[in-house]
Amino acid sequence: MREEILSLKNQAIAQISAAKSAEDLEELRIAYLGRSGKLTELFKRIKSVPSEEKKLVGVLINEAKNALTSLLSERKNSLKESARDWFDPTIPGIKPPRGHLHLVTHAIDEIANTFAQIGFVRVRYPEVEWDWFAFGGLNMPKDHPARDEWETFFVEGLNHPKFGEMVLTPQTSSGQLREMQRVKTPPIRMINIAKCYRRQIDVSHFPMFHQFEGLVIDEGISIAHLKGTLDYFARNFFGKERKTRLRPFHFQFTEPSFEVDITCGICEGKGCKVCKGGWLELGGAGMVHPVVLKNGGIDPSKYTGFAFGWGVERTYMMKSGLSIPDIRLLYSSGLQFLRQF
Ligand code: FA5
Repeated sequence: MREEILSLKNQAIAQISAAKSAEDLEELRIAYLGRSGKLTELFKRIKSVPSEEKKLVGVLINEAKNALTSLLSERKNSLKESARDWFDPTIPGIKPPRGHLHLVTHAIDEIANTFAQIGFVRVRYPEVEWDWFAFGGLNMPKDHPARDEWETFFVEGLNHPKFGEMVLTPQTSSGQLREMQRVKTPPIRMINIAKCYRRQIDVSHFPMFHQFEGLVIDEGISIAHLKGTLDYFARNFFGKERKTRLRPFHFQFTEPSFEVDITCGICEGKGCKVCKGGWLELGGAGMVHPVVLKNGGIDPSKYTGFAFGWGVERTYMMKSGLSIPDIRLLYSSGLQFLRQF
């Protein structure tokens, strides 16, 4: 029986050493050490062994059992180890998806930087504002028909005893009065870039859009300064050859008032089907109305100023080479569109 035990032990050691998986090891454990395993069967046969050999056979079987048990656990651990440690550093990693700034954020940064170079300070004012800053103080008293131009959202249930109802800012011009009240004594040279809200939606209008509002107030400011500033912006933002022109218009808060056109970037001012005549409209501008200066706490007999307010999205859409045909695309959240920029 001694040979039988030793040969069974060697056979088991060989099989356990060659096992390739935890499942194989479990099968071998059952085959040798399980309730009807081969080694367990040998234990059962001890009682038929002659008494002088019984002790030795018992020791040998126990030794074999202990050896196989510890070999099984050793192999189990080393199989686990090698599965964990195996690492191929040459496999390319999985890249996490990377986002980028939105086109309009790029536009805002570029516009703010262009004006910063000639001393305009970027400011931010409330995007939910009292009526007086958005209309009343800008020379558009309650029920004035000029208000209809700004298809305004009102916030229900909020009323200021002096400044009236609350609105979602329909134009960044509300920042003019806020800036005059903040600075108190000119010079003022602000660029206010903010969200605006109006009840409009089509290819060139969106209910939430951005405007940038320039305001310069000092002694002796004239239309020549306004024209020079707009030409500077057009050259730097759109390219060397671009020029602006002022077209007479009417705003209640500027006098005289203008609409500003820029030479078309597609036909270079010769006239094409996009611009129909060589010029494209960008926004409004004018000399700050004396009533507005007074409302902002600035003496109109001493100071004059100019202001302009343009749409960020429209201005960026007219940048050469972008050709975005519909403003709604910018806010559609369509990744196929956004990933291009
Ligand atoms: C104004 O809002 C005046 N506050 C501009 C101004 C400022 C005049 C200072 C004089 C002095 P207007 O309503 O035209 O003007 O809007 C100016 C520009 O904002 C438009 O030319 C357009 O570029 C942009 N805009 C207006 N409404 C929308 C809209 N719904 N969606 C996208 N852009 C718009």
